[in-house]
Amino acid sequence: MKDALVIIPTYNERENVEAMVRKVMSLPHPFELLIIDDGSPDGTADIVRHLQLEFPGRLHLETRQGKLGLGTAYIHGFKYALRHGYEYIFEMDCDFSHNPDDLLRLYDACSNEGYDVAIGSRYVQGVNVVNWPMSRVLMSWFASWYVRLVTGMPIHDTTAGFKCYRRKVLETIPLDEIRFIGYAFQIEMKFLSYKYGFKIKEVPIIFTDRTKGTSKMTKGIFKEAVLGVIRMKLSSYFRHFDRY
Ligand SMILES: Nc1nc2c(ncn2[C@@H]2O[C@H](COP(=O)(O)OP(=O)(O)O)[C@@H](O)[C@H]2O)c(=O)[nH]1
Ligand SMILES: [Mg+2]
Repeated sequence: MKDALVIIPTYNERENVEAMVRKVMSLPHPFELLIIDDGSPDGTADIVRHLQLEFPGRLHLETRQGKLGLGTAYIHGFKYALRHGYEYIFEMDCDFSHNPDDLLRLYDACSNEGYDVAIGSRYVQGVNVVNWPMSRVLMSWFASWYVRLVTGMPIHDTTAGFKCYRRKVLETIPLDEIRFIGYAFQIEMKFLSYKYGFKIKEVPIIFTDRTKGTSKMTKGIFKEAVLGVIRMKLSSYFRHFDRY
C-alpha cells in the first residue's frame, strides 16, 4: 500500500506550479503529488513535465483536453489514487491559498488521530482568511452558514477545498454519481462523508488569497451551489447510506 498522494488541479498556474511542487517535495514527509492539468494554454503541464525529471516517482501528471472543471478533475484524481493504492488522499489548490505546511497537520489528523476525513477549515474559530476582499469573505462565510442550515451537517467550513481522505472514504462514496463541478462539489463530498458516517475533523488553518495568477471562480459555479445543495438535501431522503 502506498502512503500519501496530494492532488492539485491546475488551470493556468504557470506562476505558481514550480514553487508549489518544490515546496511539497521539501516537506518532512514523503508526500507524492498528482497534478491534474486541463490543457492550460499557459504551459503549466510543460513545467510539470520538466520537474518530473527531478522528482522521478514522486511527481505525477495527468492531463485532460480543455477546462473541464474542478469537480471532475478531482474525481479523475481520486480514481487514479485508488487504482494506485494510496492510503491518504489530499485535495489542495495550486495558488498557495492553502499553506502546504498544513498538509502535515491534515495527515496527522487521519494517520494518528484516527479521523477518516480532515478538513483544513477557515471558520473553526472566527474567520481565518487573509487578503480576500471583504465582499468575498462575507460571501464565503454566508455560503458556509447557508449550507449548514440546509444540510444540517455539523461542519463550519462547508466549501473548503483543502482536505485529506482515508482511502476507504473514496472507496465508499459513489464517485460516478457526483455531477457538481465547482464549490458544490466540495459541499457534496463533505455531505456524503457525513451521511456515510465517517469521522470528520476540522483542522483550523489560515487561508491566504493568491498573490500570483488569477481566480477561476465564476458566477455559474456559485449558482450551481445555491440550488445544488437544496436538491442534494432533498434527494438524500431517497437514498441509502449503507457501508459495506
Ligand atoms: N484542472 C482544473 N483545475 C482548475 C479548474 N478550475 C480551477 N482549477 C484549479 O483549482 C484551484 C482553485 O482555483 P481558484 O481559481 O484558485 O479558485 P478560487 O480559490 O475559488 O478563486 C487552482 O489550483 C486552479 O488552478 C479546472 O477547470 N480544471
Ligand atoms: Mg484560489
